[in-house]
Amino acid sequence: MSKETTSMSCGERHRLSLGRPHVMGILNVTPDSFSDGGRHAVSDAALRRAEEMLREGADIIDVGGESTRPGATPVDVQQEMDRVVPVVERLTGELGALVSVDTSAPEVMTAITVAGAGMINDVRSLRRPGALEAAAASGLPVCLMHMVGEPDNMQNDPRYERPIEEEVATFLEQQIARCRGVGIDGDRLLVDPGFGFAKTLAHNLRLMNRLEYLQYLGYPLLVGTSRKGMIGRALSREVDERLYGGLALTTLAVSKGAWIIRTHDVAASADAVGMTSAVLKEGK
Ligand code: 7PM
Repeated sequence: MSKETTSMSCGERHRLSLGRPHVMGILNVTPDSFSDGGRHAVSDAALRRAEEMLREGADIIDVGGESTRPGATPVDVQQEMDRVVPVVERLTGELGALVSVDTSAPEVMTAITVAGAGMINDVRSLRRPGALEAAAASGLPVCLMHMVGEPDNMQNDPRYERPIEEEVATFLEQQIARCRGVGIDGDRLLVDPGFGFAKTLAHNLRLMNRLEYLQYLGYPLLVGTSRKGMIGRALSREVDERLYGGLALTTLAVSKGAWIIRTHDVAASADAVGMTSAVLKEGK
């Protein structure tokens, strides 16, 4: 990132200020996410949910068409395309929203760019064949995230040689170098430690405790801990009881330099982000 950059360009019509943290609202458009009364019903419900998240303070809507749930069967690209592209078109066209898309498929990256998306969010850091080239050609910012293996095997006893924050940093440095190597400008890169991906509870807790270590990379940090297993295991909470624990992690992440917080719970997270940011700005 060049020093004087004050905002990140996100597609044709959006810039995100680098001077304050932002909230990314999660919009799953996998069939099990909405009443799958056919595609039109899905995208109407998706539009309503996106509108609600924007009202609650989301700066970005993250649209995901492929469940990265451990053990999930990989969805085929055409199915993912059919789910995601219409939703991106409506969110950008009807709501003027800044939309990121959670995808690893190069064809989807190209299609969502045409549809007006403003960011690529690839949990596989452009490692699928063709993804690096598609992301480079898109001109969009790209979030690179630490994950070892695949969602259906990444939680089988993940082990690392070195402390998790060093492992994550080295991995991200490698992905950054791959992107720079194909001409993706540093101003287009974000990094993400990938909480819950190929990590034990101890790994996740230590990674949050040492999150500021990743600041040396010099790239904006995206963090997603919303409703994740680390909260469930640390507090013995079911998925629908993880809001309070998640707000604690959100506050910690922002205090340790996170720029974007990815969450299901936008209104509550927006206040945690805003309050933490107000404190951090004062007396800077
Ligand atoms: C299984 C495992 C199901 C993980 C769903 C998840 C992130 C993301 C997701 C993240 C970025 C979830 C995640 N997590 N993208 N996509 N960072 N950049 O719980 O932490 O949402 S899917």
